Amino acid sequence: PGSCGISLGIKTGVAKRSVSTQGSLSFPGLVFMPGTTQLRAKDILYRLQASEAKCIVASEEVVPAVESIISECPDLKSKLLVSPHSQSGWLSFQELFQSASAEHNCVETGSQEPMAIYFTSGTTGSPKMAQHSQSSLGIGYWLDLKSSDIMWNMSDTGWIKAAIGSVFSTWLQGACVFVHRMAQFDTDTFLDTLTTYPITTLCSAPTVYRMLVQKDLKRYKFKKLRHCLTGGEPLNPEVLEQWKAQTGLELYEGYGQTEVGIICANQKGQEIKPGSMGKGVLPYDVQIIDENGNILPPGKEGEIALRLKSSRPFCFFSEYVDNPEKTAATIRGDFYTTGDRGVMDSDGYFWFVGRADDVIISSGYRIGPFEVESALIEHPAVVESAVVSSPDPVRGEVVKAFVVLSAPFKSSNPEKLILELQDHVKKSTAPYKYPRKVEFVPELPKTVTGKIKRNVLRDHEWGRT
Ligand code: BCO
Repeated sequence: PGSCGISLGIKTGVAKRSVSTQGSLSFPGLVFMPGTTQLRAKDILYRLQASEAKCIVASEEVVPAVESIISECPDLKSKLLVSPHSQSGWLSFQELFQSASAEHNCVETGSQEPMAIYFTSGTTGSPKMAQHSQSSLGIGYWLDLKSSDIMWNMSDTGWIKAAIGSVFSTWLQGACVFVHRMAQFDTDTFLDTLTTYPITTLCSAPTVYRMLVQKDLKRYKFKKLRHCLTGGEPLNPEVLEQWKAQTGLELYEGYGQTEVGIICANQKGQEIKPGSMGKGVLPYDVQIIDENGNILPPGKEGEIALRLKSSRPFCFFSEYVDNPEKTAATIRGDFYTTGDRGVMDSDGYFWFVGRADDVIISSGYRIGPFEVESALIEHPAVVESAVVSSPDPVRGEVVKAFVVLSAPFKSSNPEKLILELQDHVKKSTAPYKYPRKVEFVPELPKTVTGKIKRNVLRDHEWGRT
């Protein structure tokens, strides 16, 4: 069926192929492109320009950022505001919804036609546009939903986990979606919500469970909770054990990424091996491969990969839009490579080892070091910087910036300057990327050709030689 971005409740969505005239909207074969409300003006500008989006759907808090860059987006034809208040120059979702006919004609679309674009971060350059087809989202056995379930998936609507857990998989099972808008995540509000409402199924990042197990969970009686899921970053076995000991509930970890959805999971009814992300999920054939694309035997570490030949899984993403080189770079032999390293054991369970590149996975966010370095270099104190992952007991890993200071700032108060740089990054790009650790260094390790050796700094952070 033809999709309608508005019905997804996307807070910052851009529709690439939508045709629109002021006052009346039509969406023939719309491609929706969700973004988190943490996006800053520059992030929104980049997304609108790269996608040539025709329409933006936004909530009130995003309006000033959109207005500040709108003159640089000639393709943008309409702006739709989702708010009880109206705003000059913006169509009102509420008014249009109230006057809309209950009858509507769905656009005929082929299963491989584009449906969604998600911006996803890599080691180099700006985020890439990973395009999904009409058939690729919506497989959700992992969630174990029935029509009587109420699902609370905490992911921001900007991430693919929301499309899977809060929209397609849930609705396909006829289950109810629970939504709670929290301006800032707060464990007490979170626990109160679970004790107040009959939520049966919960999906949240491991960071949230790491925060929760620090509380005395035995004090809380969850109203209807029966199934708990987690994904987006590795879950520590200790947290799984603590959650189970305190709540009596298992924690089912899934593993996936924007390009592929969920590809490994601990499914209900299967034995859970704490620390493992479960077995490969159908229709994917998940394997560990070497640098030549050969399948490695159980117990050998290599890259987590998906077989694409001889038949391409229907839920696999279509391409990185306008970027055939990056799309091709993900293919090795018969496989798509995830960029993650792992091991499969002799029972077919997968164990995450780490990223094969410089991408940082923090609190469930995928953060490209280049994006943070680009924000830092805008500050006059920064001559150059290298951004790497650093271990963190709550967030798994956090962004750490090694910064070489310009002469006028060398004598500045270091604590004050760190706060200033962090604040600068939060204003320049989506704040979840800000460096939670900053270290000033006289120089950065480099190759003979002058390329910064992020791996040396990262290995040092993780205590590796
Ligand atoms: O921790 P701080 O307070 O120092 O900084 C936080 C915010 O306060 C700050 N911030 C946010 N809005 C701001 C702002 N600062 C200034 N001005 C603003 N307007 O920025 C930092 C944001 O960090 P955060 O988002 O991690 O916030 P928080 O409250 O610590 O939330 C914790 C989590 C765990 C709830 C959050 O990190 C989270 O939702 N993580 C999960 C992400 C996720 O859903 N990932 C799944 C991606 S899809 C996928 O992996 C594919 C798998 C199929």
